[in-house]
Amino acid sequence: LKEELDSVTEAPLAAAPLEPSRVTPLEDSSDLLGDPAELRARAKRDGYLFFRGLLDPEPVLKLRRAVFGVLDRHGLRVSDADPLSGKLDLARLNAIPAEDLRTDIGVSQQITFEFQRLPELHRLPHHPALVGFYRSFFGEEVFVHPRHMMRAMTPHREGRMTPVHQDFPFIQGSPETWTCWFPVGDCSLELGPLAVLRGSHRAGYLPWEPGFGERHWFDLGTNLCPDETGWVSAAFSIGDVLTFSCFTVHRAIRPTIRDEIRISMDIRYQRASDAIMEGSFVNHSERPWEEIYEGWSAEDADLQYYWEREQMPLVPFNEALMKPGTRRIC
Ligand SMILES: O=C(O)CCC(=O)C(=O)O
Repeated sequence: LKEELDSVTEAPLAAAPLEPSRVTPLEDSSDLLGDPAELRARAKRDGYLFFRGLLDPEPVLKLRRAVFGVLDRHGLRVSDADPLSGKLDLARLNAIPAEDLRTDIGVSQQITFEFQRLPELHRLPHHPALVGFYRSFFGEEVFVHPRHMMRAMTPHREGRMTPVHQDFPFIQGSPETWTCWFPVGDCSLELGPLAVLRGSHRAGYLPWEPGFGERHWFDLGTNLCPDETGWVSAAFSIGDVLTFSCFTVHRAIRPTIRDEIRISMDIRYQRASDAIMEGSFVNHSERPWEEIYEGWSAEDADLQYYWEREQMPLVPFNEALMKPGTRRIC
């Protein structure tokens, strides 16, 4: 049977793009914020929690302006754009050579580095509304991973949508690590926000499968069974926050707006007493922290190297979790 399955050559089900029309709404759990037991029960059922307006818009807008400052230095936004509009100069964008593009982010290596140098990007993950939520959800002190991801998904000709995957193979460490995802501005369904597969965390770690095409991560993705269609997402407003387990399957929705940038952050939180994988302390631009912090003012010193004060058990990266496994039998 295994040989027969391995010989099936059609593209994996999950390789087809996720259209906005195929998602149903995320359930807002804001009314449960004071009730950690109920939040945990819902998280256990769905593998995600969604909160409308958890963050104040102001610090999110501050980050959006800072990100636009970087894009404007590189001439990537249309010159007569509204100050907060993400309309892009497509000719300038496509002039970024394919080999210089961070396809998991949407802009060049240099722009990724400049985003990572923004103190605002490192300040927002420590916002009291976020840390307070995770502290109550985990029921103990929280550790904020410093490897924050700033996505600036663009319609670059070589760009691609985030494929179907789980975060655990990338993050490893504590299996109770949760991802926090929010757009840095409003994000309609047409701009291609993230969608999660409701309840998919219950399957635990799922093997990678090949056949997704070279525009995906090393041709790999998490394949789906025909009945796994419960994609949920939302038209996000600034301040809305989606959080999900590192086993929850997720992907980006296919954007139908093709001349705007979708800016979002994804951050990881875990219990401060749990183990952590060593790579979680590396900056997402893969550049040394000294280069990230160069020129920062003293008022942002509290954001620097804070993890060195922690004594968390360290675990090495397990390469095997990134290798293709046996095909799922649905
Ligand atoms: O924003 C995206 O498209 C990818 C985000 C993601 O994969 C994550 O939050 O883990």
